[in-house]
Amino acid sequence: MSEIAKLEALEILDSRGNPTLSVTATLSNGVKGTAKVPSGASTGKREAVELRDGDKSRYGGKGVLKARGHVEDEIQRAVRGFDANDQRALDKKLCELDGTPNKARLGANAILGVSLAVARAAAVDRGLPLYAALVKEDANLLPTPGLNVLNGGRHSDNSVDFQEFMISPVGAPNFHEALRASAETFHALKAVLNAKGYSTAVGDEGGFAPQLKSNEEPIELILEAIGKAGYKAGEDIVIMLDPAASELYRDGAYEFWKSDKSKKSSDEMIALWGSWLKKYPEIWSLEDGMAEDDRNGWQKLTRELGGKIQLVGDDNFVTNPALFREGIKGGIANAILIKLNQIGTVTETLDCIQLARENGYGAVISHRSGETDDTSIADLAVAAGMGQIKTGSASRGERIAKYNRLLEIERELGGRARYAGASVYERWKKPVKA
Ligand code: 2PG
Ligand code: MG
Repeated sequence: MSEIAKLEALEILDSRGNPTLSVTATLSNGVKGTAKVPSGASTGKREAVELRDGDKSRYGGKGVLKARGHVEDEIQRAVRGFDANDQRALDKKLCELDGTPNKARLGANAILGVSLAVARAAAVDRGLPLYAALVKEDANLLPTPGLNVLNGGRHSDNSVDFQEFMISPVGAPNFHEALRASAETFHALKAVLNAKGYSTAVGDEGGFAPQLKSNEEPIELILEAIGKAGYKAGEDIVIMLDPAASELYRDGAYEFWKSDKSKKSSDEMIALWGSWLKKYPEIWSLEDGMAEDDRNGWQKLTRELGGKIQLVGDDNFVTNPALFREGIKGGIANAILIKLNQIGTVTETLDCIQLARENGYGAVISHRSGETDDTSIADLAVAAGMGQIKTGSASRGERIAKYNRLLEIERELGGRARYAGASVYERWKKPVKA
């Protein structure tokens, strides 16, 4: 049995230049594992709490020295000697130690850092890659990626209200060809934007972030780019959207605060999505089409569009098994977004994925808009076996690191590797390849 011998934490920077935690767990036999914690911008209200120092003299209050202290003092004392291979017991202990329902005392950043660093160390200890160590089943399904090639909302300073416009290479035969098709389309999009005199500077997730004339223009531009790159939209490459509608929701209405300041009711929002689906059959997935506080809107959206496309819940479920269970009962969405730091432990994250599987929901493993070079989510996506990941565009090192890790996993799996492709959409669309 390898025991946890030491926990060290470091205040490092994330991809936005904000402090975050790097945690290293050392086991009794000297084996180490390190995890770096991501950070979101469009966060759900009920996410586990990211502990920030609040000391305005450092990093504008965003320092994480308190969280660092919790790892090295209280948490270390409590878990030293714990079996590193019993992740469930460790995560239970971490939750109990914190004692709050949302990890507010010790901080979800401190807790996730420890949970994930120990998971990584335990995998090394067992001589297994992380994706194989996380689950008992044979993990060999490479996820279909969603690449956020055009950034709006809180992830950029442009005029686009909706946060993410993603391309998803469902028609590729394998992961590396999928990534190639995506990168080629990303480059074609750059040429399309250049030709129109638009900026090709990128936003937080590596997608372009030009000033555009409407919230619909990104779709037109992306469709043009797919064609220019030599692919067929709706067949080789489809579109996934994450408008992050909670960010628009104020006093019971959706306010388009970045563009024309117009407002839409819940019904009008649903009608908008319905009209987009008719106009753009290339859209196969819609995440957070409604706000987390608009439960009725979410239910109605699911009734109206849930049989046609994937509807992913992010801000409403926040990777929280209890909230997700409630949402499933309420007939909300048909898929869930999975982010480790929304809930704060590896075990609760895996539990959420399991809930999705048992209830016929899809599950999309996701990065945060503030990231590091940590690649654990690539392994998690393969371990989950649910066939989907979104981890940014084909630029910015912290996004590419995850895609490159998936290339490594694909090679390591060799002939056993399978690519999810369009299979994740079988319920709604005919698979592209038989
Ligand atoms: C989202 C995420 C990731 P953030 O809304 O899905 O793309 O953004 O990390 O800012 O919450
Ligand atoms: Mg989202």
